[in-house]
Amino acid sequence: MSELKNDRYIRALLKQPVDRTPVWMMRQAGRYLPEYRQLRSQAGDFMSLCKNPELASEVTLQPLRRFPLDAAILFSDILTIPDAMGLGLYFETGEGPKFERPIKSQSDIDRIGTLDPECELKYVMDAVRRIRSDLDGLVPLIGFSGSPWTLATYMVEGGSSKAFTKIKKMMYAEPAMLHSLLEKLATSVVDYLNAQIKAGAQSVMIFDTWGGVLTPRDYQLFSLRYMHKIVDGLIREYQGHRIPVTLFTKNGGMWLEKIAATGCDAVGLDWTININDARARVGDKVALQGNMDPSILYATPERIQEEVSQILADYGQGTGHVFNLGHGIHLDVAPENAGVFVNSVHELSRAYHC
Ligand code: 1CP
Repeated sequence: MSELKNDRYIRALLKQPVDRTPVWMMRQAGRYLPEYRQLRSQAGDFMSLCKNPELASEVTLQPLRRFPLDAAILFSDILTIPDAMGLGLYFETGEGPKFERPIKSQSDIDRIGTLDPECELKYVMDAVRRIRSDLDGLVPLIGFSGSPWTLATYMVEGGSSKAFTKIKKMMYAEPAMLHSLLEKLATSVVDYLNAQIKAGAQSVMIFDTWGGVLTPRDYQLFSLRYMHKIVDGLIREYQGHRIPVTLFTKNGGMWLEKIAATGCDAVGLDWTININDARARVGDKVALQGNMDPSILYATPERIQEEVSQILADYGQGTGHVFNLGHGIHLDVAPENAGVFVNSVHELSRAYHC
């Protein structure tokens, strides 16, 4: 396997010195890029892109051709696991993901078997292998999964949700039932991420998009606990290389110390916390990823630069910061503005590194 030509992203996660602050964007491949929309319409739909390693690799590389990003992220989705578990994932245009057979009872959970990622999810591993080969060491490849809690919200609600009434009902009326589902998901996520690492993912990230809708106590019991189990089960070093793991709970700033205590290498931050406070709270324990509000990409180039400059100053001198948006890039953002963002990070961050 090729050595990395640009390893800034891995080095920053491991708190090793870097020349500039590395940057990538959550959801950097996708609908805001006209070349993505064109390829998707050629392929037919989103899942056809995910299931075709050649196209998945092409889509992964599209943003890297436009912007000097320091990492690539596997083009796939967090909902591949529930789909492989037999829930029947489908997308209705303009409506987001849906499941034909959502989880309603204990017997639905009991029916879920153990996943063999190189079998039911072989298309994901094939995409990882293909992307690694196409990247040819340009930048590291990030593998990912949803957190058990976040996956469970989609599986129980039957799709996206705003109020999370079905899963919260299960959580408070049938907590043992929900725990049995989360337990199965945690096992599958460990196997899935370890398979991605063996296939070539050089770092992994766990998206806990909906952990922030829980009370502090329930966040620990129903979300963090299972992410902790996953961190404990992951391959941390592969073929002589350390594989950094990043945990991202949207709206999880208040639980930063607890997230950092799981043994992860980095914590992803959304924009509701100042990165200066975050750094003071975690000290040397973990690196930080984030945290510009993605909506700032609607602003003028000057305003985008100003915000980047402010966040760099807030983080301060030295390594341990991976610049990112605090959540996914919006689909109607002008690609040029993403370019302004990426270039600003590189140019303005030189002053913060020796
Ligand atoms: O073309 C299309 O219309 C499909 C849109 C789309 C895309 C481009 C979906 C459906 N998923 C993806 C790709 C994707 N999803 C990636 C790889 C691309 C990249 O980052 O460059 C990743 C990492 C994800 C992760 C993901 N999917 C998350 C966690 C991150 C986050 O944004 O919070 C979540 C919650 C999902 C579920 C999902 N899949 C797709 C959509 C539109 C959603 C969100 C639904 C919702 O808001 O509830």
